[in-house]
Amino acid sequence: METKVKDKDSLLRRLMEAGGEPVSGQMLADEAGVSRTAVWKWVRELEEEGYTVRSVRKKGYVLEASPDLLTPALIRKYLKDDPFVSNIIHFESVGSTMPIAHREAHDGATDGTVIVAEEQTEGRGRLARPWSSTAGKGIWMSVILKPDIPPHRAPQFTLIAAVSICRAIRETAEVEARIKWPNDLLIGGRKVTGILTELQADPDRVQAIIIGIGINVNQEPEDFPDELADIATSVRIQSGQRVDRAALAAAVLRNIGFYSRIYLEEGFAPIKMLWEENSDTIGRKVNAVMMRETVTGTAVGITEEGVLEIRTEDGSIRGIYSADIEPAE
Ligand code: BTX
Repeated sequence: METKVKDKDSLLRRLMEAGGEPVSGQMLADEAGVSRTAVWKWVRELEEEGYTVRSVRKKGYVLEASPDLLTPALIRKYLKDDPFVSNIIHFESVGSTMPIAHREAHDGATDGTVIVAEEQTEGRGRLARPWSSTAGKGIWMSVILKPDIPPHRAPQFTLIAAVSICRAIRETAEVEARIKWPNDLLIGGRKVTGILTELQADPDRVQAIIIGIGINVNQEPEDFPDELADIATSVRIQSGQRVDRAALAAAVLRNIGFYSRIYLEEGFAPIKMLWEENSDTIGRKVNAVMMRETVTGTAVGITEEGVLEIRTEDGSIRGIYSADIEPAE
């Protein structure tokens, strides 16, 4: 259905829907119940935001180019009428999207609310490690989910997110990412994505799950700080092509909506299967480095709870709940 024009944002959506065809200024003015000058002013404002709008004589306005941003309008253009995302809150620069998402979730944000930023100045990973979040080059977002599940099932959402992002990267960039247990995605053996899942819960019920997602999209090697030079990569470096960040963000969100629905309807088994198919860890000899010990063995699978199972030298199976995984030898 066509968007009804009533302000600058709906005008933008309407021009996007027109797919490069001109839309008459008079028609837009009539529809919105404003003057043609008012429509022209909205167009000027869009141009100030970085959109290129051409005015074709006697025909109307054509949207020729959009800025490289993760604004709600641009992400929604690719989401079309997918039902999962309920609200997108976009920032130019934030410390981290995680505390903002926690506050929003606490204040009643609905399932499918997304906090996204062009830049994070204090992006973080697990155990408060820093997460490099260069302006305009990646996707730095937190997704709020409010599933009706007990808290012990929440970590499975890290695995749902991993499977979803793998598929989204494949759909958007024709390059394969593999999952390194529990929360990294690798391309060519280097880290392209980190996932950080946090929880607000009562003793027996989840209030909100907040999935923090950092995807390196259009960085060139020199965009990474020195300490990441040997471990990080971007979709662009690996695919050789610039990627539309809004298209990738939309694909990630669509897939998270899709796989969380499958999970809630059918349980963890389908997710586990997909996760193992996309895994870089299963079948490898690894060291699982934990706070107090390191377990060495072959990673053989994950359990229903997303626990990594390692077969050690003596043939016994150890369940690993939380660790850093390194290749052994
Ligand atoms: P992690 O603890 O598994 O990974 C953190 C480690 O990854 C760092 O210690 C560093 O070695 C490396 N690293 C840091 N930045 C990058 C990068 N851009 N690319 C590759 N490697 C890097 C992973 O934690 C979880 C990251 C979640 C990030 C998202 S972004 C949106 C949301 N907001 C926020 O502050 N965090 C999440």
